[in-house]
Order: sequence, then structure tokens, then C-alpha cells
Amino acid sequence: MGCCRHLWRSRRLWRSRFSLVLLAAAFALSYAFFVAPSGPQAECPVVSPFFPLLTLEAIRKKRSTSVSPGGFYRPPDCRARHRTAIVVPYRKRLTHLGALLDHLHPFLQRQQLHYRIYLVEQWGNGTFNKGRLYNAGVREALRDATWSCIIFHDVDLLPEDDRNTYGCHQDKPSHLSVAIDKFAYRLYYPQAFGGVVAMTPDQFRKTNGYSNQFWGWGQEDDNLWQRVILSGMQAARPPEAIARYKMIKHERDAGNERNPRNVDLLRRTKLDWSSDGFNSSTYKLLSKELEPLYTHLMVDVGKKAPPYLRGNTTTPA
Ligand code: UD2
Ligand code: MN
Repeated sequence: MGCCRHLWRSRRLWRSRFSLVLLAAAFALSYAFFVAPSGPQAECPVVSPFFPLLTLEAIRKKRSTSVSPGGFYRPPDCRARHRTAIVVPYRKRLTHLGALLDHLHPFLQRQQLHYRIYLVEQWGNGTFNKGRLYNAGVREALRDATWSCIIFHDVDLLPEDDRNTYGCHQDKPSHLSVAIDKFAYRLYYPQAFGGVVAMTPDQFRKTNGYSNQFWGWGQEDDNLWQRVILSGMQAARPPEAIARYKMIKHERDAGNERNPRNVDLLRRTKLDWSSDGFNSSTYKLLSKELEPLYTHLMVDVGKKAPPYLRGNTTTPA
């Protein structure tokens, strides 16, 4: 029994020694993680350089070495397979614009595209009209060059996968923003055609572009879907696993409230699509500036008609 007691005592001794060692290790680890400085001693800047909401100026410094004024680029070592104009409808979304430019330039360059980014800004505080901005943007972009592809791009969508090529399918207009984080990375409804869309200039002309009549939020994207079908084409979509996007969180903008009248307009697509669109688009180009990371078009698209004139096409004064 004497031997066993000795053994028992030494076990207790070892157990307490072992817990002491454990305690010391835990203390050392937490000191290393939380207290002790490690690596270079200079303090990190107050605003991390990796923080996504940089000023436009900081993004310009970071990105403009590879990009020519106007947001123009072509690969230095080979002939690009796509000549792509990216058209972004815009008003008062500066932080979204910064995030988009910071993300899109390297993305497009990794895809070895010949491209240019056009920002089409709606002048004034009138009701927003995304369709009119797109029609104007395409008209102006085609004045500059013969683009093989036009990408229609919400300012708040960031592509996640390099395989989602910003080029066009020869026969089919393509919906590229299939799987968005906001919608749990699932196609949000079968005819969805908003967000990011790719069309060749010929496909765009065939659909007669966007309607000019959809003021405010909603249905101009569904109208475009119908135009694709009515003009005898089919839409294509890259696989969900590739066509993934992050949407920067935002509220509905002032001046872009949901317009219930757009639902009625959508029902008339069949009647109106060939007379209302790219072929009847009117706007005033107020300025065109070659900014370091994009071509800035300031456009007056006119104003929403007062109720007694509804149904008539409005033109800018
Ligand atoms: C959906 C569509 C969008 C459009 C809209 C209905 C998707 C993924 N997106 O987005 O393409 O059809 O519904 O109209 O299906 N914008 C400004 N400033 C403004 C208002 C709008 O810059 O004051 C631009 C900006 O590029 C924005 C886009 O218009 O991303 C669409 O507006 P939204 O982001 O408010 O619409 P959302 O997210 O509901
Ligand atoms: Mn949005």
C-alpha cells in the first residue's frame, strides 16, 4: 500500500505541475496575441489602406498607372478578344462609384479586355430615368469607337468571379448578374434582367434599347427582357456558380421612388417597343470629361411629364 500511496502522491504532484504548465502556456499565448507587439513596429495608419471606402482621389492614385484618361485600357501584350464599353447610369452614389472603379479596373485587366468605362450621370434633381441614361450612354460610346460589346452596369454591383467574362455572346443578349448575395446567390426570378447585362451594339439596336418612359424605380429591366423576346432573340446566362455579385447595401434613392405607373407601362411593351427606345431617345449632353478612371458624361434627360401629358414623349427643354 506504501508504494501506492507514494505513487498517488507523485501523481497529484504531476497533475498540479501539469496544470501549472497549462496555465503558463495559456498566459503566454494570450500575451502574444493581445499584448505583445509583433512584426514591424510602426503603428498601422488610422484608416487602413485595405478599407474599401477610399476617396476617389486615393483610388485614382492606386489604379491610374495602368489606365489611360477616360478609364481606357487595352492589354499591352496581345490583341483583346472583346472591345467592351461599360456604361454605368449614375447620380449621387459616390462611395459606390469608388468601390466599383477600384474593383472593376483590375478585374477587367485580368480578363485582358480592351475597354472603357462610361459614367452617365443624370443632371438635376428630377426623377431618375435609367433607360434614358443607358440610351444616351450607348449613343455617345458608339461615337468614340466600334465597341464589340456593351455592358450595362448598376453602380453598386461588384463581380466576384474572374470567369464572368465582360464580353458579348454573338447571338444572345446576356444577363450577367445571375447570383447576387442580396438574393442568397440565386436567380431572383426567371425573367430577371436588371443589374448587369451584356449586348452587342447590333443586339441593342434590335431590341430598340431601353424604353424612355420608365421614370423612377422599377420595371425598365423587365421591359428590356420583353424587348429581347419580342425582337426574336433569347437571353443567355452564365452559370450561377460563376455569375456571382456582391451588391453594396443601400436604401432607395431620393428621386428614384418606386413608380406604380411603370407596371402599367410594362403591359404595353408589345405595342410600344418598336417606336419608343433607342430610336426615339433624346437628351442633351452637357459635358464630357475624361476623368482618370472613367469618361464622365453629364446628361440632361428631361423631366417626367406632368399628369395631363402622360403618354406623350417628353423631350428636354
Ligand atoms: C434593381 C435592378 C436595377 C434596376 C432597378 C429598378 C438588379 C440586380 N438591379 O436594382 O438594374 O432595374 O432594380 O429600377 O436587378 N442609380 C443612381 N442614383 C440614383 C438611382 C439609381 O446612381 O439616385 C443607378 C445606380 O447605378 C443603381 C441603378 O441606378 O445601381 C439601379 O438603382 P437601384 O440600385 O436603386 O435599384 P435596385 O438595387 O433595386
Ligand atoms: Mn442597387
